[in-house]
Amino acid sequence: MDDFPVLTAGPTPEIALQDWALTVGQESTERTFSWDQFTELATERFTTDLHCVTRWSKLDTDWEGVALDTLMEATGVGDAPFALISSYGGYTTNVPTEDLVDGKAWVAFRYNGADLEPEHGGPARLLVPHLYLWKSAKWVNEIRFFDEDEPGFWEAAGYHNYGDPWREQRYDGD
Ligand SMILES: Nc1nc2c(c(=O)[nH]1)N[C@H]1C(S)=C(S)[C@@H](COP(=O)(O)O)O[C@H]1N2
Ligand SMILES: [Mo]
Repeated sequence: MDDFPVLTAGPTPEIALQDWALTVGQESTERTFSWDQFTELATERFTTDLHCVTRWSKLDTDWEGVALDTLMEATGVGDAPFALISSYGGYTTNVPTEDLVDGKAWVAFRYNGADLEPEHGGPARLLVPHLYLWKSAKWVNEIRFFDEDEPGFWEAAGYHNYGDPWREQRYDGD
């Protein structure tokens, strides 16, 4: 993929579509989507800029995915304020719930008109383009909501808990 660096801590997991699942929810309301169930949900195409903490940005990327609003409506998620996202391969990241709703985040599965390549998170990745890209978990498997905030992989390793690129929140204390 031209000009789209691959940044992964660890190997690229290979997930066959028949084995893929996405769990969304909090305790009693959680629901697990198979690939077929996931792709039957309403999808959106969107164009956005991406900002990596290592100082590259990629402008006007073209995606297709399911909005978190749609997934959360389908699962009846309540109002827990914090999300913890887990990926195949063990990666985790935390995002406030309010940064996932109102058209700000998607589980994306197509990029520039083609199926998302495994190196970039295929079959599907989270995209939260208004935050630094480490929040956009590739190979997403679970999106769970909690009353308490819990740092993910990079956040526990000293990255900023929130990660606003416009405020250059790279590291804890920025
Ligand atoms: N599962 C998983 N997701 C991840 C990462 C990772 O190591 N594992 N790296 C993050 C970081 S630091 C960046 S910059 C982007 C890179 O996405 P790309 O490889 O598609 O450019 O993925 C993010 N999502
Ligand atoms: Mo990154």
